Amino acid sequence: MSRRLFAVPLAVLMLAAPVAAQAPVAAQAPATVSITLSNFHIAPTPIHLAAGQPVRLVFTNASGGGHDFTAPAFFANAHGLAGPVERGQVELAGHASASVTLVPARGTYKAKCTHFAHKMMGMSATIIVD
Ligand SMILES: [Cu+2]
Repeated sequence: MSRRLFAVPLAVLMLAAPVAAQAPVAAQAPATVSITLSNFHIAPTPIHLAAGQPVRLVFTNASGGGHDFTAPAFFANAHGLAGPVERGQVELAGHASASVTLVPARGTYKAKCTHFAHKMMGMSATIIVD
């Protein structure tokens, strides 16, 4: 291989690298965190998130009955919220899933399922954003 042929791809790499390095954070796909609701757990707990970093929360109801993920302070303090959150709550019918994108604010928040007696049976979680 001649020296000249080798030099061309290297020059292309050198031009491309700075562009990738300067891409704004917002242009990157947010990290995905999966949260599973079941009879009668919310997993994982704690849910550990990075403050100020966009994140996609994917809620999955692994059971046949309905559950909800209720965390009013967490959702109220977040920025750029997009997804099916109503009054601080994501409602999930049996075997349903939902995706919520947001930028979480620093803090420790409580989450629970508000269906009758579900929290008492174990459906609570802590969200730690730091
Ligand atoms: Cu429930």
